[in-house]
Amino acid sequence: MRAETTEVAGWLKARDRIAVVTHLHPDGDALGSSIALALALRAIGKRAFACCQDGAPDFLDMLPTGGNLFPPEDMPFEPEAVIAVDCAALNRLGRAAALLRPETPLACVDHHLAVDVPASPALVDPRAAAAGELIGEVIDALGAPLDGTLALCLYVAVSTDTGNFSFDCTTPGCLRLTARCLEAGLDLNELNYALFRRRTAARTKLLGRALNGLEFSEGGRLALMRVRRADFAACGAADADTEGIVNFGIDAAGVEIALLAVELEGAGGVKFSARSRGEISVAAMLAPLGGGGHAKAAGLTLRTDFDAAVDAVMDAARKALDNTGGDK
Ligand SMILES: [Mn+2]
Repeated sequence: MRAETTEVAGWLKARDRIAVVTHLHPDGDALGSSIALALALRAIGKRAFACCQDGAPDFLDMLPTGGNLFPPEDMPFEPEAVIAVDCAALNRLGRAAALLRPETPLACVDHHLAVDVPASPALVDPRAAAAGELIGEVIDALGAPLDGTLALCLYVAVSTDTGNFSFDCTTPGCLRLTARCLEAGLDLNELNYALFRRRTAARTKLLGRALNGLEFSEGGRLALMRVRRADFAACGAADADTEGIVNFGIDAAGVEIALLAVELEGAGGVKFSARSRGEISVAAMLAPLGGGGHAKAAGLTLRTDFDAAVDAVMDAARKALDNTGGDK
């Protein structure tokens, strides 16, 4: 076991009334990891709760949040110590930062590339698949048993941050932890459905409309889908229901750039999501238009008329495809 893990566990064992805080708009790793640590601390006799400004999003409704996760205003105690989990900067805590007084000892466990949290001790490893992988180590060092509830939380943490173990960040360590979660009795089929496949009827209908209008061009290398306000209305769907639709474009065989154009409400303009496969960087492609993100996943909002916005982004995509010359 690495020294930092032992150090964090020793720091926790020496304290009580511990708040496990995580970033606002929490994802599966943030909530799974922080609830798991709070439960493990309680299992070894500590008073501990997880704390987040925001509650769990609907798709994480399998997490045991009741009695375990609180917004900062409702924490059952004034914490003696705070440990930040999966939170790369203090301003990402939102209102939970209020738990930190100048004299409050602060530790952190994180896997972000750049962590700007003035914590000691700190267990920070950007090679870890998820904060949950590191929390698994801390829980072992605390001597808390990995029971079914902990297994559920840790599985949610590592499976969501790795895209169900399909992203490059997936490590042997997180798979070993997953094996132990299975031994603790995890219902893999039901969990994977809830985390990765379940969608509301409205979201399913919106996806259908988007796919129905999917257009391929540039010899099948470019895919475009459009979602207009009328589509939302027809499906009873909300803006958040467009999430993930663009992946159906990039997953079509032969596609190198996939675009999703979403008409925003009122004068909000048009929001684009872009994905790429191969050597094209969609972040670089959208940069001249004011967009940003990562090489393989980027976004942009244009405050112009819908068709003009689509033309501008399609032009940028065609240029990016020309520059990589397809027929090599
Ligand atoms: Mn994470």
